[in-house]
Amino acid sequence: MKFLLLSVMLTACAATPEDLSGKMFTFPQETNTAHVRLTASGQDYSALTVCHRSFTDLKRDHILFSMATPANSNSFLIFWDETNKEMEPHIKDKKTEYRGQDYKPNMWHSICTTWDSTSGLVQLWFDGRPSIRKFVSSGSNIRGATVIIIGQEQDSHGGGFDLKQSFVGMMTDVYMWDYVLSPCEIQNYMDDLNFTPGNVLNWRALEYQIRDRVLLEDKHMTCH
Ligand SMILES: [Ca+2]
Ligand SMILES: [Ca+2]
Repeated sequence: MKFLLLSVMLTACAATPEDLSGKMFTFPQETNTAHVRLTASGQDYSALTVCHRSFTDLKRDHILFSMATPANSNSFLIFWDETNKEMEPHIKDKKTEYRGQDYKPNMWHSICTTWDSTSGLVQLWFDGRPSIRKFVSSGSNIRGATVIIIGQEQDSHGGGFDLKQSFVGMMTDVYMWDYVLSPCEIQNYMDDLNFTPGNVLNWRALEYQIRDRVLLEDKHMTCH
């Protein structure tokens, strides 16, 4: 009876996947608490692609995507370095830097980042344009219980947030695959056409938990 009650309670607490098509998360203020935690499938990745669209007017460093494992708090993260004007993918605590991205405020930007452990190469696709391919980390998978957070940058597994690295703005269409997407699939994502939804994170069937002031809103804010 006790066990039955416990399993009922656990079922009630577990988030059910939700189709967030046409929706976005709004992060309306600078805090070191507000974030959305995304539930990923799998705990062992030999390759990854992460795509997202974001809109901000921040004039400081900020996080776009933060995934931590117990071994690496910067397991897979996308960070904007305002001082050096660089988009920085970090894989397993190793950083790569991409300069010359046209990261303008007050407009949507679509970013996809790919990495595979065999070659160790990372590549950034920014608003449809591919970057050069850079070596970052090879030879071992990203392993362990993953905590994926948008809105805050993790310096520990699920915590260690910093106000001055937080994200303020809107975020939508977050997807993650456990393989490197082909250029055509990435282009289809960028152009909002048909593409294979992420098998690790799927915006159309997303399990998530909101902490503090983050709002789920309709993406379309213009008059049709
Ligand atoms: Ca960190
Ligand atoms: Ca940090």
